[in-house]
Amino acid sequence: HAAEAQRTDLMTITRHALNEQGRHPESRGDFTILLSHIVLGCKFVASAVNKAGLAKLIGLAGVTNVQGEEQKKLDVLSNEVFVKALVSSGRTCVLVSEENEEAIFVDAPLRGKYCVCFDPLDGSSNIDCGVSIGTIFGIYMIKEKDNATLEDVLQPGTDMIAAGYCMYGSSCTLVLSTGNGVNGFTLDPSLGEFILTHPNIKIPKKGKIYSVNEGNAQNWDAPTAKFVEKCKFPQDGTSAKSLRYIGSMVADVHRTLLYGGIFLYPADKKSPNGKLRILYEVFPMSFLMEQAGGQAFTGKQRALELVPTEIHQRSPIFLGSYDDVEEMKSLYASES
Ligand code: AHM
Ligand code: MG
Repeated sequence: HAAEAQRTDLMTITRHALNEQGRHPESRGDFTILLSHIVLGCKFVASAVNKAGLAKLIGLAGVTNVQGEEQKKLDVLSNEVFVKALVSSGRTCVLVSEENEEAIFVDAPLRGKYCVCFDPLDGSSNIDCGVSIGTIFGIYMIKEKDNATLEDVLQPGTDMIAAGYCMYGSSCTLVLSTGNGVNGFTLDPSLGEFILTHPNIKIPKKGKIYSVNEGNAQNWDAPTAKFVEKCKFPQDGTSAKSLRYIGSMVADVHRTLLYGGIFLYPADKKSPNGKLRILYEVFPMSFLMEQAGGQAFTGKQRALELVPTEIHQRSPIFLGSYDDVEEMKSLYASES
């Protein structure tokens, strides 16, 4: 197996995108260009996240730079990098970021046909203790290029043409779907390239893990409470599920995708719409789950069929292994 010890045929994310492009003869490479700008943003954030701890250790955080500006927080900095990378790609027209209250409409000369909804640095409360955080993105195609409106991003998730996330963890992993399955790429820091390491990811049909913030249990609705009770005290002779909850959506969803199980951010009495945002958290992760053979459900409907009316709108979400989500669905069905 000596030949396998060192891989010599490297499938970079760009090469992969170009291959995919080959399946669409009409394509002029716009998506590949857009993706390379997203990848640049991810590499920048990966590098900044790696330095974040060190900067603090040596007292750099909060200091002022030569221009007298205070050093930017990592989430603000990441947002600026993504917005600039996306605009300068010349392939975008409407951008929705968790960090910007209003949607950004790209000026005519740089305008392209894609709309990108993203959370540049999700789970940022985890930065200071070195826990994995991530970037999440969902991509739509504009309806009429010369007339971009908010309607172009207030579309059901089924209209998304691509979605993905990048996890800044013990390694940096980018998981992407362009509607033809799910692939995972790991950043090789010595090459500065994302290499295909997880081709055609399929989520196990049923999992042994549930992932939820149980601190909210007193405010849950009956189906959520019942589901979690069944995870802990199964009555059908199966063994209890393990609980894993990082509190960083990208990391919790990544584990769910690879190991199977279910991730829940349900509605509760205090937050009737849950916490997570439809456009740049719920939709991209639901798209990936479905593409990997799993399901995503809101408690009322298939998550991707939601039609948002506001860009920062929230929704409850249950996503993961097909059978586990199916069980959640039947608990809601038997309630009504
Ligand atoms: P953020 O966008 O403010 O970082 O919040 C989103 C994060 C998700 O990554 C994670 O799934 C969730 O909040 C955890 O919430 P909680 O602390 O309520 O369990
Ligand atoms: Mg977020």
